[in-house]
Amino acid sequence: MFKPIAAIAGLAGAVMGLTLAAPPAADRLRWFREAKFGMFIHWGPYSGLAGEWKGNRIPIGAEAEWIMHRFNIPVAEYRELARGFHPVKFDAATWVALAKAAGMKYVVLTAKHHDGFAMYKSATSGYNIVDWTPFKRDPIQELSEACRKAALRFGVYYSHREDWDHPDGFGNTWDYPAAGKDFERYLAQKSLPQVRELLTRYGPLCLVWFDRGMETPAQASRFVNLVRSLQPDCLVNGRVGSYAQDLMGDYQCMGDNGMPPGGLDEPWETPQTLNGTWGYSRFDQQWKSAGNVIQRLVEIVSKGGNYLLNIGPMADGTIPAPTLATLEGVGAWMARNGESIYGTTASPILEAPWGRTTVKGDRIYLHVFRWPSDGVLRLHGVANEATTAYLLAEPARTLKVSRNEGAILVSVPERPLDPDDTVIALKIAGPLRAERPPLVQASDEGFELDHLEARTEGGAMKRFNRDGGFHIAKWTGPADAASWRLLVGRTGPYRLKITYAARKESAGLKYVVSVGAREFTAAAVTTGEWFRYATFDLGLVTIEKAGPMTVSIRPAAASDRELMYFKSLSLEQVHEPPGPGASKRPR
Ligand code: H79
Repeated sequence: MFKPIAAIAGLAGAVMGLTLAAPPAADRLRWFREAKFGMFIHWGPYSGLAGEWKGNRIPIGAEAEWIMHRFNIPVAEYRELARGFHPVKFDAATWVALAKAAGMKYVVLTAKHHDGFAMYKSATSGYNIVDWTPFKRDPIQELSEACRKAALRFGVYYSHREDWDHPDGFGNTWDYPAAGKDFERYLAQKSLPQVRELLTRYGPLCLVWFDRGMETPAQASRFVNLVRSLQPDCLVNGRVGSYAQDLMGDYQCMGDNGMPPGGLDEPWETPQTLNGTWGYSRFDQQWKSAGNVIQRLVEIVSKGGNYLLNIGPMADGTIPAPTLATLEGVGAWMARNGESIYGTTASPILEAPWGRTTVKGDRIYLHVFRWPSDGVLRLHGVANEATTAYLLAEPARTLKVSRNEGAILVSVPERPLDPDDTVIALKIAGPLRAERPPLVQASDEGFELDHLEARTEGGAMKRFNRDGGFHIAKWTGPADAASWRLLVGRTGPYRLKITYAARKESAGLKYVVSVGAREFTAAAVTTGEWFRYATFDLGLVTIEKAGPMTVSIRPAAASDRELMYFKSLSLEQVHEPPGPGASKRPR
């Protein structure tokens, strides 16, 4: 299905005289979907302030790399502080070895954060580590080479909109009043040329990690096109574009330290930091434990995402001891259990009382965070036959598997191998077929059918947008559907309501909601932007039979426009007024 599109793109490239044609997104993303775990590094002149300037402290839990902005440090003064950045203890090989030992597959360093200081030799601006400081070395070069030697991928963070040093960059209004700024000049003079430098001087980059969004989609496209034209295999994260518009780039990026409430249908990543800050602060000692990081990694991977875990080295190049301890613990677990992480896909099985699951081929990995006290682990929702099970870290220890009333039962030893996450590998017959657990009526009010619990089909996708949150989108024809299985307890009349956002392009597009055998056709109504959700009443439906029932929604006809950004359907029980027959109503 992708072939003709790639062929056309290739032809268009040849016609336009381009030498490189970017491969389809699915190909570019292959390594990313396999890798799952990366190291983020925030390091720059702010690391030297370590959370304090002239007695003013960054509150514990807040971003220490924002210190220039928070205390409105004048450019001239911050520039002098930056001269003192002299990381004599920096050793790229040591950092890369640390990432590798932790089980991480890619490393992303801040090439330029919001303070505008380049951590590499830039011809665009003399305000860079090589030309501005006594250090005279190029950490981007050293880290990119160390990564190549260690067979890890290397990428750069580049803050493409925010720049507190450049008079026309976004954010610094204490030195440069907003009224005098020419943002286009900043893009032309600094941001675009520096991204070009990064893409042409350090060999292949696995990704460029943009931050803070962009003013207009047209401006964001210039960054995407620049990356595509120079390094067609290099990924672009979802923050390249403006947050109020549709996703640009190759994958969705959660908010800082964000965790989606459920699985998403498209590739995504969450940046999360080990304490409360990204850049080093000597005050913030609220470190996450190895166990916490392991359980986060499993949760992220079970929801189909990547974990970009941040460390904030000190200004001299030393990595804080608690960071080392945590990463060592994570690495020890990954060495034994990495198979249950790399190359797995989002699990269709919901969270279990004992933990979470990851899936790869004919194996389900049971990540047991809470060890059962009765020696039996119960797994619901799997239709396949289960053949064998064993402790992933000690494969010789096989476990007894049986089935009882729809659940797969695994007999487990008295004690876990690992208190944070003991992994059990369960072999099943063929690729996983998930059973759909019926949704039990939640309350007297009726059913709330959320996008997260929906099963999506065809092009309909569970997605994330910074301003729109989570919803189902991308449906353009009747094959693109979302559906739910309900367990109806009470028959009788229900009121059907739908909540969605729709931009003006969607106005008038018809959709069909099926409730059992009943069908409702309605037309999408514009709500404004895609993050402006509204609820609409679709009318009354009488449910005549108790038991399982399917509810679904799909476009009525094919269209090249998106139907809507769907949040939920609800079926609200209508309580009939008490009449002569009221006393005879079955209870
Ligand atoms: O690089 C890290 C953060 O510095 C960056 N993204 C991650 C990966 C980031 N950019 N913007 N934000 C985070 C949002 C930050 C908002 C805040 Fe503030 C900074 C809250 C407190 C300090 C700005 C200044 C808003 C309030 C005061």
